[in-house]
Amino acid sequence: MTSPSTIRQKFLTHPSELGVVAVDFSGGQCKPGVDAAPNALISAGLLEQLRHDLGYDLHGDSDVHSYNDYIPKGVPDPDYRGMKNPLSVSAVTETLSSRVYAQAKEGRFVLTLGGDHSIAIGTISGMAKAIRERLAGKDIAVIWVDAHADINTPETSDSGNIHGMPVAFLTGLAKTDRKDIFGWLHTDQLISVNKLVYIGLRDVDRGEKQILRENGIRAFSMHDIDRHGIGRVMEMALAHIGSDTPIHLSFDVDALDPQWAPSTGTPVRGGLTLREGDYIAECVHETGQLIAMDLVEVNPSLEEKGASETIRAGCSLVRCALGDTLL
Ligand SMILES: [Mn+2]
Repeated sequence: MTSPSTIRQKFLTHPSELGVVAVDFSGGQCKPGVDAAPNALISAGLLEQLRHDLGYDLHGDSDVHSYNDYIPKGVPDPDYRGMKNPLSVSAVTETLSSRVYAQAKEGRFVLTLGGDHSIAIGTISGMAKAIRERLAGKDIAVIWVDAHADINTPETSDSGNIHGMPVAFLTGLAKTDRKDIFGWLHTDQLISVNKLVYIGLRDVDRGEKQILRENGIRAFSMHDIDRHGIGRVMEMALAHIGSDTPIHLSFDVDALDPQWAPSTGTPVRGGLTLREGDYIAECVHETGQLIAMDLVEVNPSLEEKGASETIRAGCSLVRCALGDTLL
C-alpha cells in the first residue's frame, strides 16, 4: 500500500486515510464569522490538495456539516458560572466528540477544521477515548499551539467565552456540575496535564499563569522561541512527550503573527512566523506519532484583505502536518 508520507506511522492502522471533520461553530466566542472557516478552507482547495498532491483517501465530511443543528432548540441558554452559551457549546462538542471518535476508531488520522477553539473539547475527548480503546488504555499527548493558553476555568475567566476554557475542561481542572454542561465528559475522554505542551504563548491571563505553574505544565512561550529557536523548542517539546505517545496537534491560527494570519478573532502581535508554524507541523509529522490535528480560529470575515493570506497559511499548516515537505 502506498502512503502519502515516507514517515512510518506508529499509531495509525490506516495511515493513508483521513477522517475529515468540518465544524462550522462559533459559539465559544462572540465574533461571528469563524463558523465560515471550514467552507473557506475547502473552497480554497485544501481537501483537493490533500487528495491529489498528498494522495490521501478522504473520509468523513466532504463539505461542511452544520453543527448548529445540535444546539438545543427552543431552550434558553443563559450564562452559567459566567460561561456564555454553555448549553450550546456542550451539546455541539458532545456530538463532535462522537464523530471524531468514530473516525479515529477506524485507525485514521482525524483532521478537524474549525470553528472556534471550544471545539477542541469535542475533538480531543473523542481522540482520547478512541486511542484508549484501540491501544490498551494508552494516553494521548496534546501539543497546543496558540497565543493563548485557553486554560481558564469558568471561575478564572474574565470574558466567559468558552474558547478560553477548553484545556481546563479536557484536563479536569474545570469541574462540571451539570449533566447538560459538559457532564458528558468522562475520565476516559480526558488528558493528563503531564502530556500537555504549549507552544507560542504570549497572552496568558494571571489566573492561567497560576494554573500552569501549580500543575507544572510544560509551556514554551515566544520568549523561549526567541531564546532557543524553534528547532530546539520542538526537540524539548517532543522529548517531554516521549516517543511512545500518540500526539494530537491543536493549532490555533492566532499562534501565527498577525502579519501572516490577520483574520482571527483575538490576534496578538509578536507571534510565530509562517515558517515557524509550518516547522512545528513538519516536526510533529516526522515523529510518526501524530494522530489528529485541529485547525481553528480562522475568521475569514475579519480583516477582509488578510482573509486569503490567513486561509493560505491555514492550508499550509495542515499540509505540513500531513507530510508535505519542501523537498
Ligand atoms: Mn486558542
